[in-house]
Amino acid sequence: MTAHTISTKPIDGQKAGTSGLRKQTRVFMTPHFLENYVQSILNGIGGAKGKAFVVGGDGRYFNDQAIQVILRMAAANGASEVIVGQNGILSTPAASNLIRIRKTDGGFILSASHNPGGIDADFGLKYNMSNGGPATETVTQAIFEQTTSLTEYQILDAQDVDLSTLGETMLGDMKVTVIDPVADYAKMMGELFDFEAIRALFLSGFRMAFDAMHAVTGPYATTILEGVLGAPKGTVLNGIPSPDFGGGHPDPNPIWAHELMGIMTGHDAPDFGAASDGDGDRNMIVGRGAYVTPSDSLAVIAAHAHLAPGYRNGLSGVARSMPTSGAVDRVAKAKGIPCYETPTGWKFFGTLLDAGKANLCGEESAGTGSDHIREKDGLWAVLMWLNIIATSGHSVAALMDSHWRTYGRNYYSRHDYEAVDSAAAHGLMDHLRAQLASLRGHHVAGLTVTEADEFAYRDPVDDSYTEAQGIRVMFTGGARVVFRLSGTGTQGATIRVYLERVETDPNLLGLKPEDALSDVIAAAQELAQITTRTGRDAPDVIT
Ligand code: G16
Repeated sequence: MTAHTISTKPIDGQKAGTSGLRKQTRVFMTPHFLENYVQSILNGIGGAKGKAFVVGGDGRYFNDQAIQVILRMAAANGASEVIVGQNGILSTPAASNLIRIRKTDGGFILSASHNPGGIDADFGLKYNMSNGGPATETVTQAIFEQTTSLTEYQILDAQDVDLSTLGETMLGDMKVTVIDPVADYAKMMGELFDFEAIRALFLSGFRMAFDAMHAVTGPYATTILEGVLGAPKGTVLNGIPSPDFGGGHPDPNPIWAHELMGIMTGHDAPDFGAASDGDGDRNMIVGRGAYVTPSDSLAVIAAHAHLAPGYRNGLSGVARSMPTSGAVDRVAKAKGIPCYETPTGWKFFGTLLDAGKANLCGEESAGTGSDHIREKDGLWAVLMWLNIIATSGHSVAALMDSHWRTYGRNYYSRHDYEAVDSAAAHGLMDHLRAQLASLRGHHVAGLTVTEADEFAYRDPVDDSYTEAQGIRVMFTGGARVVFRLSGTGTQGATIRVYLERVETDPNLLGLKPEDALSDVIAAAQELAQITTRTGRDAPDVIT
C-alpha cells in the first residue's frame, strides 16, 4: 500500500451551510471534489497524525464509496484508528455518541439529512468534533479557508476495506474497527428512559406506528421498540434503509410523512405515531388525530422531562433556535430555569451543553435533544414521549390540551418557498432589511409592529459573534414573523417564513393554525412582497 500525494486546486462552493457541506450527489462525485473537502477538513483541524475518528453515514447513495475514500485519506494522513459502523451505517446521534464514548478526536458523518438520496438527489458530509457535536463556527471557517487554497491531498492506494464484518483490520498503519451501529446507542437509551414503564405500556395493548421513512433509523427503532421494549412486530414501518429512501423525501413532517399522517388520522388509528429523518436526528410526534409541532414538543418535554430517569434531577436550562416558537420559554420561566435563544443550527447549542448551562435543546425544524450527546436525536425524542405517556398515563391529545391550558398556545407554522431564484430571494431579504429601521409603530395587515431587527448572537460561553441570522418582526400581542434563507438547500434559495401568535384565551385554543395565523400570514406577505418578488402565490411546503 502506497500513500500518494495528488496535486489539486481549490474547487468553488465548498462552503459549509447550516450543517456541513450539502450538494447534489453528482457534484460530490466529480473528480477531486470529495477528496479536496476531506483534506481541507483534516488540514483545518490541524492534521490527522495519531488521531482517531468515527466514520459513518445514513446509507444514502454514494455513502459506501465515500467512506472508502475517507478511510484511505485518513490512513495516508497518519490517523491511528477509524471506527466505522457496519456496512458504513451510523445514524447522526449514534455517531455523536460513539465519538464521545470512544473518546475519538472527531468524526465524519455522511448525510444530507432530510434531503432525498440517489444519484440525482443530494449528498453531504460534515465534521463533528471531540465533544460529538458539529464543528464550531471557528473550525468551520478554518476548514473553508483550506478549501480556497488547497494544492494537494494524500490518499492511500489500497483495496476497499470489508465493512460488512465486525472486528478490526489494518489499512496501512491505521486500525479500522467495524462496530455494530446500534448496540451502544440502544444501551444509552436504556439508561436515560424508564424502559420498564414503556414495556408495561406496550404490554397493556398500547399501539404505535413508527415511520422510519426507509432511512437509517429503521434498524435502531426495530431493535429498541420491537426488540427491547416489546412493541408488536410491524410497529416500525419502512424500516429497511435504502440508498434512495424508497424514492421518498425522508423529512418527518406532515407533508412528507403523509403515510403516517394517514394512519394517525384514519379509522382505528394507533395511540401514538412518530417518524424520523434520513440520518435519524429529526423527529415527528403525532397522537391519534393530534399532530404536535416541534416547538410544542420541546415545551412539553421541558415540562415533563423529570419523569424520565436520566432527567430526574430536573433541567439546568433550555435552549431553542431563534425561529422556534416561544412555547418553551414559558415553561422555563415557570420552572425558574434559563432559556437561551440561538441562531439556527445545532452547532450553536454545543457550548451551552458543554458548559452545563442547558441540558435540553430544540428547533422548529423537528430537532430535539439533550446533553446525552451533541446532536439532535430523533429516537430519543420518541422515547421521551413514550416515557412521558407511560408514566403520566395521558394520551398525546390530553397532554397537549393540558399544556395549552397551563401555558397558553403558540400557534405556529412555517412556510417554505423552495428553489427560488437566488437573486430574487436575496432581493427579498434586502428589501426587508431596508425597512427595519422604520417599521416600529407601523400597522401591517391590521397588526402593529413593536420591534423589528436582524438576529445576531453572542455566544455566552466562548464569546463568538454571529450576525445576519434572520429578520424578525414582532407585533403587539406576542405575534411574530421571521424571514430566513435556508442553509441546507442545494438548488437556488429556500425562503423560510416562520409565523407565530400566542393565545391564552381557553376558548380559543383549538383553532386551525392557518386560521389563527391568518393576519400574521397577511402581514408577512405585505412586508416581504413574496408573490411579487418570487412569482410564487403559495408556499411549496407548509409545516
Ligand atoms: C440542519 C441543522 C438544524 C437546522 C436545520 C434547518 O438540520 O442541523 O440545526 O435547524 O438544518 O436549517 P435551515 O433552515 O438552514 O435549512 P438537519 O436535520 O438538516 O441536519
